[in-house]
Amino acid sequence: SGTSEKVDFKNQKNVVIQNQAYQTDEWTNVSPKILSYLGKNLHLKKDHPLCLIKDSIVEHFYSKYMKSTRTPLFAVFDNFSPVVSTFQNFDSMLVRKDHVSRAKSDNYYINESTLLRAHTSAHEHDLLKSGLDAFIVVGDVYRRDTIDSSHFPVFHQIEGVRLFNKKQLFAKSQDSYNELKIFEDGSLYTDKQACHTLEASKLVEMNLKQTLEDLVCDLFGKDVVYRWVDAYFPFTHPSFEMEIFFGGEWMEMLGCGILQQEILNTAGAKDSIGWAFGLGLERLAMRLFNIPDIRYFWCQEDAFLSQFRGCKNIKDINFKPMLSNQPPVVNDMSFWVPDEFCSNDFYDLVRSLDTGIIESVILKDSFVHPKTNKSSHCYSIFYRHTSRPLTKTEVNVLHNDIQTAVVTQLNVVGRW
Ligand code: FA5
Ligand code: MG
Repeated sequence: SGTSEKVDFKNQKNVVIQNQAYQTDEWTNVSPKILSYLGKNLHLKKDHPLCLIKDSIVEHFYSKYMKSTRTPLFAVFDNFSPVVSTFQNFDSMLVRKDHVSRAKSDNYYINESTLLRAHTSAHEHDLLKSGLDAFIVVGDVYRRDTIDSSHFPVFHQIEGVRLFNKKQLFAKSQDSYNELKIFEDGSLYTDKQACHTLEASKLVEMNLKQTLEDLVCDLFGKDVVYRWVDAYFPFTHPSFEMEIFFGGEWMEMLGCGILQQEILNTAGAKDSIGWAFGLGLERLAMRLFNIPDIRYFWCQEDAFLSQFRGCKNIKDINFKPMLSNQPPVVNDMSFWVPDEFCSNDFYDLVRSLDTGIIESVILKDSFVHPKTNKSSHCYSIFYRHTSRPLTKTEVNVLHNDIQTAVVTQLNVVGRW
């Protein structure tokens, strides 16, 4: 059964990843299950929907944006290792030491200074430093997150960055070139950084939004329904998210904004201003092909993959979900939680035991007992396979395995 498998590296001195040994410490929380996703590189697998969509995004950028020398403007990188330093993932992107996004509960740490990248932004600093001013990075990213049809602990992002020097930014401007400036010693507003002039900031924002609108119109057609929402990222200001209407609700597709000037200055590009975006490939593919559940991307079944094979134009694909028409089996689980407990620990444990039959997990109820002051959580686990009906036995076996593991590994007290 699942519980007898090793689910963590707590008692090992080293963890070996891609032939390299890393010393473990109190930060180590990667599991063998998570490490088994490394090197799968779905975005590089011919005929895989994530690869098809990656190719068509790259093709869009290659054909639409050329240098004067008729070579593509954007350099593309799609095979950087997902093992990065905390400097690359956080510090280089101005994520402060105490920022919530660094939490052990949200990331897969190999040790205190090394983790599986949580976003492709982890490569921006190195690439900017190498002197590039327009590039795209594609790769697998890793996060401890909720369990539902649009979240998976491993997903894929495309990062885009473009810088402009004064000449490039104001090339089409009517005003006399000498009077236009990118930089000023000004104030911070909701729509610009203190060091940027309003006109420079607005031009870059317009270019960013136009670039992304052109991309989604190219992918989805002109009728696509999208909206811009204000957002916050430590590495951009102003920041935005684009949402697309899908399946009756708004789904967040990407985050973007004008790069904090400090990032460019540190990387040796202090005369330029620039934008960046990070986009979830699975989310785009779900909307484009009408894929109702993110687990499909990891499915080895021919019934899934064959629907994409030999495709010439991604617009021709009309995905037929194999999702069994049975409703999910819902089983609840309640327990008293210790003080240090966080929901992501539970989700991660569930992920590590899941045999591929869990669709979602929701925190249904939580309360504090008035007399004992103890907290109780109740989770509903929705069991449903992406393509076949489930047997009662397999659901019960997994549910029991989770109950056993949550008691032995997360120190909860079961209420069953
Ligand atoms: C980021 O990761 C930022 N690095 C994006 C960015 C880059 C902003 C550059 C500004 C400049 P966020 O955490 O929102 O932001 O993730 C970006 C996208 O990844 C989301 O919009 C969504 O499409 C996708 N995504 C996020 N979490 C998951 C998940 N668990 N499963 C699948 N897709 C996800
Ligand atoms: Mg977001």
